[in-house]
Amino acid sequence: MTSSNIITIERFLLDTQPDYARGELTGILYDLALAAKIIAAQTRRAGLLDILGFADNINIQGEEQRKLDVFADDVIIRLTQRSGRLCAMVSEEQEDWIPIPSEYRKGSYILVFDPLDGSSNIDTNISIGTIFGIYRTLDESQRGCLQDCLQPGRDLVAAGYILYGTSTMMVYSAGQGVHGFTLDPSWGEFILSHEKIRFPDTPAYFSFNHAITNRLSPPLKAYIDWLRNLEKPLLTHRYVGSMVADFHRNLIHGGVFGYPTAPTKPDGKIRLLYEAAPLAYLAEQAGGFGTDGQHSLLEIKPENIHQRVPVFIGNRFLVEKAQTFLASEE
Ligand code: AFP
Repeated sequence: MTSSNIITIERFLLDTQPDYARGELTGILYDLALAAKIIAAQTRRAGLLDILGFADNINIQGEEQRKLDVFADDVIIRLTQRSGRLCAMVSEEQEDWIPIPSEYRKGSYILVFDPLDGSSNIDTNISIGTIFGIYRTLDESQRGCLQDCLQPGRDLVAAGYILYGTSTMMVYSAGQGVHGFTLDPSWGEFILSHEKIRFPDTPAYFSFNHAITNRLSPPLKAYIDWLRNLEKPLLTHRYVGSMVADFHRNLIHGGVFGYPTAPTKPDGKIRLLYEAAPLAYLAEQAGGFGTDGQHSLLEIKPENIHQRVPVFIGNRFLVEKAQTFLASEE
């Protein structure tokens, strides 16, 4: 790469924002890129700084919060709440929706996020990520309310994730394709590395937790068998246990990620608002699809901010096949 074709995320965001834009959405994405750099720096030092281990809290999902989750949550809230661009937030780590404190100016957007997805992988040095979605407020004249936060994925104006892996990558879409930026650690800049990402026509992977396969319903078992026995294309099974990492690998190489319902998880495990919907939005922007087995994940209006949903997401034909198998269950 020569210096003349290096495009930073800031440059790309400014160049691609529509003429009528006021820069608010661009500003939020840039704030998230900054949060990503801070979280990435801390993640890299996690093994050294004794920030691993459990914080004292149990989060509202009943999972023990790891210290890095708390840190990432705090960084995102602090960096974005005073920007004047948001009027509400939802975080996986906070029980209620988060209003913008009255001392700060309010903006027109709602930010929903999972600060550190895959956090049970932190202490074994495996890729983790941040997922985010951005909605427009329903009523510009108000300061933001719960209803603003309960919008279906179809109304997202932007979504993305940051993957803390061998490199740190920020991948986002604001409705004009999916673009990926890799953090150059020596420059401290996200550089455009993957423009207009599309799922390859020939997928390579399927990603399910096989520990629960035997406990799945007959149509789900039949679907997984179909994936396993497919010959053209031949799929390899890979499962990280961090949805961001599984999704990213499948986006680049093609494939399907699934977390269906199971007897112990009647609603699945993945959260609709700040995990499934943003990734389904990216999937559609990249030519793929996300479903709960019956409906597009983007059409489901959340009833509460932490709602769980079964998920199948990736190459469209692999995901639609899940719908076909599940239709036989009815
Ligand atoms: P954690 O953030 O608690 O590690 O959960 C991650 C996650 O929600 C998602 O990122 C993974 O795909 C999924 O859980 C893995 O769950 P299993 O361990 O049950 O397969």
